[in-house]
Amino acid sequence: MKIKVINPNTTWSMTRTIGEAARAVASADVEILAVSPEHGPASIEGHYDEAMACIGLLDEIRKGEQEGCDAYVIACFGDPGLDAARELARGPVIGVAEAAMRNACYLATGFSVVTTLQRTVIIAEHLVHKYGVSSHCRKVRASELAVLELEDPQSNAYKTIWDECRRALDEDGSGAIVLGCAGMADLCNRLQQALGVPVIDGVAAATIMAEGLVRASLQTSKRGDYAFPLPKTYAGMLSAMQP
Ligand code: 2AL
Repeated sequence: MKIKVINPNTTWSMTRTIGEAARAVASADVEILAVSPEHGPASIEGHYDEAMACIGLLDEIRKGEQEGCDAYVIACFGDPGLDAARELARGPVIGVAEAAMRNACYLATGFSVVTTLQRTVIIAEHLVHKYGVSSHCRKVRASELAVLELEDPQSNAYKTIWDECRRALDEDGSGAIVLGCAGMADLCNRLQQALGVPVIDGVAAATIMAEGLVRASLQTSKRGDYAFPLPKTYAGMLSAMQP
């Protein structure tokens, strides 16, 4: 089984971390292809970054269909391009936010999301509504760490995120923490040990879901709005992306 894990930002050090997190939970017979698009933003921290990242991300899905990928993980907490990716792919496409939030619901009646910058909070809140988990999500919290600070050993990212998780447990009454950025994957085990509650990294959660769905011979429905995109002309710089 081949699962393509796409970090839609172009920071390859983060892609490596994400690939390791996926491999740590995947079965031995699962090949994890961890990639970043060739074009796009170094980090995704807003609506514009997300929209721009979707082009490269969808190109990776398009190539993945030719490479024989069985499933995909979109490894950015805004789940950018998730519905569009499901149109292109035959196999399951799992976003890390959706997988992490749904997994949190199995483990606690209330969870808090701890994410990066305040401006990304609204993106996660919109997803909470979209995925129908409002009754479980007690709060989405910003740590005010920029995504690329997670890659910077000088930033003391672990301590900043730990502090915000602690506040979430004390002030929100949450029983679990959802990490609100794929680049936090390598902090998950240490945080869980230190906090003594389930800490859910979406990369691991989405990889497990993707593998499970493929094992169950389940694919994306091609009846309705996830049907393959209609063939038509795409003009100008997007002509290569034409379905
Ligand atoms: C993310 C993420 O997971 N990767 C990225 O570049 N931005 N999400 C976030 N909330 O900052």
